[in-house]
Amino acid sequence: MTLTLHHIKNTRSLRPLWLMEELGIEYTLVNEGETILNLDKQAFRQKNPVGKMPAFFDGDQGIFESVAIIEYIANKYGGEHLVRKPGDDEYGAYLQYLHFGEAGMGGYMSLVLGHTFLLPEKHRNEKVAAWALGEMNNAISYLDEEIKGKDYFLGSFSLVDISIAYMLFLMKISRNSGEFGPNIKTYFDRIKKREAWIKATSLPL
Ligand SMILES: N[C@@H](CCC(=O)N[C@@H](CS)C(=O)NCC(=O)O)C(=O)O
Repeated sequence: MTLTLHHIKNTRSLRPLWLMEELGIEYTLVNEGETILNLDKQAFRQKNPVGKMPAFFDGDQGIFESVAIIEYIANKYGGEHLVRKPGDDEYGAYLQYLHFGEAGMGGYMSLVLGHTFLLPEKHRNEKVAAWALGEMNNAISYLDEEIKGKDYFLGSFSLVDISIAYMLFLMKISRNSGEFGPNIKTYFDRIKKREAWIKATSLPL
């Protein structure tokens, strides 16, 4: 197998990178630069047809949605303990949380980032930024209730945590403080102690 991940620090390529570190599988990491701001989106369309991070290849098979990539890797390369199947009691919760991490939060997070620092200043809209930030805080307060009394969203560590914790990370590194309730704060502190997380967030060295 030849797994190749195109990566830029702090972007959604962190999800598959973190998973591959959790699984201890071999992969090639291609560093596409220091920051997403410098990515040549036009040239990168050769790897990801919409010119965004990440891009992942298993031989000739390319995938470029970060949550799809982690499902692909886990199901194919020894991460069965991190997924749930239709016969499992937690299957519904698994799908709900897994997709909430990107579909339920990713769009709002991108608007927060875009309208606070990614876009040129003259294109930023404060009202859009405030609205999107409110939606992120709404999502995070839902998660704060859901994680109460649990170490991980499904009890044990799973792909759900890779999907959701990445959004919490984006919230933390953005220039907006985000309102983390006590449960989600404890949860995120727990995530940050995982060896694979520490390694993945430090790459490329
Ligand atoms: N839903 C996609 C979102 C991809 C995405 O928005 N990637 C960001 C980096 S985290 C990006 O490339 N942004 C640059 C841009 O949109 O111009 C995924 O989860 O892979």
